[in-house]
Amino acid sequence: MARKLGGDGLINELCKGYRMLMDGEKGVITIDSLKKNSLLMGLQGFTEEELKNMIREGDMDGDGALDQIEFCILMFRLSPDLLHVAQEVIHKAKQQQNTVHL
Ligand SMILES: [Ca+2]
Repeated sequence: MARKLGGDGLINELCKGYRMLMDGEKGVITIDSLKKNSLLMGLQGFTEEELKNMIREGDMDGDGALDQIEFCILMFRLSPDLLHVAQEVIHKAKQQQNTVHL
C-alpha cells in the first residue's frame, strides 16, 4: 500500500498515523495513548508487552514516549518496504535536483 503513495503522501500517512496514536493533551505517543488509540484504529492483537516494547524500541531520548520523529524512524525500521519507498523518494528527489542543476 505504501508503494502507491508518493513521498508527500507517505509522510502525510505517517503524520496521520502519529496524530491518531498520540495523546491529544501531551502531543506525544505514550503507552496509554498507544493502547487506547490502536484499538480505535483497529490494530488489535497487540499485548501490552508488545506495545511497551514498541515504545521502548523507538524511544531515543528515554522520556518513555514517542515524539513525531521517533515515531517516523520507528515506522521505517519496522517496515523494510516503507524504507524502500523512502529510498526511492530520496533517489527521485536527487534526480530532480540534478535536472535543475543541468
Ligand atoms: Ca522519546
